[in-house]
Amino acid sequence: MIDSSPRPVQLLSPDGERMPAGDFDPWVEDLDGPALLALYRDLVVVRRIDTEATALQRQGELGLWPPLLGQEAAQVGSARALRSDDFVFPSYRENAVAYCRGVNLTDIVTVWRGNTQSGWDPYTVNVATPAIIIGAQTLHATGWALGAQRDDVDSVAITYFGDGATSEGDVNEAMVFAASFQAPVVFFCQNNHWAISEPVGVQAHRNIADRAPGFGIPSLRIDGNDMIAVLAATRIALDRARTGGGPTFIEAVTYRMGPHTTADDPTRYRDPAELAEWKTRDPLLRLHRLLTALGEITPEVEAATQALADAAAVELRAGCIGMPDPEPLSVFDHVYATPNATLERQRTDYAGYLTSFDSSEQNPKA
Ligand SMILES: Cc1ncc(C[n+]2csc(CCOP(=O)(O)OP(=O)(O)O)c2C)c(N)n1
Ligand SMILES: [Mg+2]
Repeated sequence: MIDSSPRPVQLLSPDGERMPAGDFDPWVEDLDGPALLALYRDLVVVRRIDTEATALQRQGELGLWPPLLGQEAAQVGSARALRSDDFVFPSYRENAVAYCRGVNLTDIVTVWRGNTQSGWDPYTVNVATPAIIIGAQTLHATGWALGAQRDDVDSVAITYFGDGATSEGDVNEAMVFAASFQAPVVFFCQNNHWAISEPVGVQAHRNIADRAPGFGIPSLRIDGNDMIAVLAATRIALDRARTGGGPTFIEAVTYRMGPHTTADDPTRYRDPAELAEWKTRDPLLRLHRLLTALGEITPEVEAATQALADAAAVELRAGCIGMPDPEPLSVFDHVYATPNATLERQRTDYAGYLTSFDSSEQNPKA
């Protein structure tokens, strides 16, 4: 790959050292020890939620789970920069963003348990439900942003997508519209180096951030495992959007430390040395190192943080396992807004199929 851009902007080195970063620094001046500690707590909790959800899938309680291991700072740093009236359009992997927005832990996993067709009410948390169709959410975000612009409010849309998604027409179309109308939208690309088994070098022969200026959209290429850089960049982009400056593209350079989903085995296509290298850039470790140097980490703080994470895991597990099973025929309920003869026939056929089972076999737990 041709490394055409400067190195990703870094405000916190892997050793936990605060690095001066010119224009970025004023945007994070408020980050004192307690503020950094609050962000660190988020990182620990979301990693614990992710680990617990992965375990739940392995135990047969979830059908699938897309781990975010390694991408915690990119997600928490950007989500914590938002205002509550901003609107998030995520892919399937942004479960840490959902947590930061206040999505209830059980609601995060309902869709992965196959219990609902959609995880939560988007309007209570201003987060759309996860998009599985790669890149589609970038168009939704741009449309929402155009609406905000016409309503003359200063709320901003932010859309999350991966490196692979940048090869999709949807993302490119969204950028054309956003640039043409100067829509208040932030394109937040987590370059986690992989699109399932496809390495980023196949998707992009230049750095992904370099593409946006071709659309007329300024871009920032940042270290996505650096909480402070992510927060600063997102604040810059949000401020630009709020004040009529239009869209910004952020490429957060990070790494998917786990599998693509729990259905994937990355050892079949990934060099273990690559993972080992990225483990040294772990987003949690570096913030922990900075906080230790600042004297914020004490045994009591460690214990309280761990207790918070464990409580989240207990709540998630109980909520997941305790979810009532949906009525099987409800799968037909929200396909069409108006009656549909073909669907009605399918519903009747399926109801007949279900009654062909003995009731004890149909629900062995009953
Ligand atoms: C339109 C479309 N094409 C293909 C897929 C299958 N698919 C699911 S995830 C994925 C890779 C996406 O990679 P990336 O955008 O880098 O996001 P990441 O999973 O790494 O977060 C693909 C091709 C899909 N869901 N939607
Ligand atoms: Mg990717």
